[in-house]
Amino acid sequence: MTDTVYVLNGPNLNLLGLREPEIYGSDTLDDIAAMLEDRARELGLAIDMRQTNHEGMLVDWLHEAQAEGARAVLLNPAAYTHTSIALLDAVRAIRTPVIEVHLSDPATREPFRHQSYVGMAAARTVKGLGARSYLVALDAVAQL
Ligand code: CA2
Repeated sequence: MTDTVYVLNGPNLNLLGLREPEIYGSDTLDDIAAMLEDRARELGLAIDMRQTNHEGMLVDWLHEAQAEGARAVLLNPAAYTHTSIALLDAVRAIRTPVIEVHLSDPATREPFRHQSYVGMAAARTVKGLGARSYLVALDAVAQL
């Protein structure tokens, strides 16, 4: 197993910090990557941060995380959280632990965000803390 933690981000998260800061905060994905890299260094880990707008790409990256011996995956599937049985199956199909991460708390938002398929298979979920959700999730990797 390697010390690399994959941090996979789903659709529209490339716009983070540019729109809807009242929901998602004003940090960009690059800001979050920089915070994670600092914290990972302290923990003796490395970060591989990625974003895609395509569901199948997230599935491929989950398979890759396992094939490459990643320590864990932090996964913010964005809207695919609430729709994707393909992602649920992929999280179940790999042995690499997956921590589900959300900036907001979907359970306090619209009813269609209350269901999380990924959450059914994730080792843990960290949500509702803004960018800090990713840092708390990374700390949790060190405790897995
Ligand atoms: O709170 C989260 O992290 C979410 O995964 C974000 C998703 C949403 O569909 C989930 O229910 C909860 C949305 C990501 C969209 O990101 C945007 C960023 C800036 C402007 C608009 C959307």
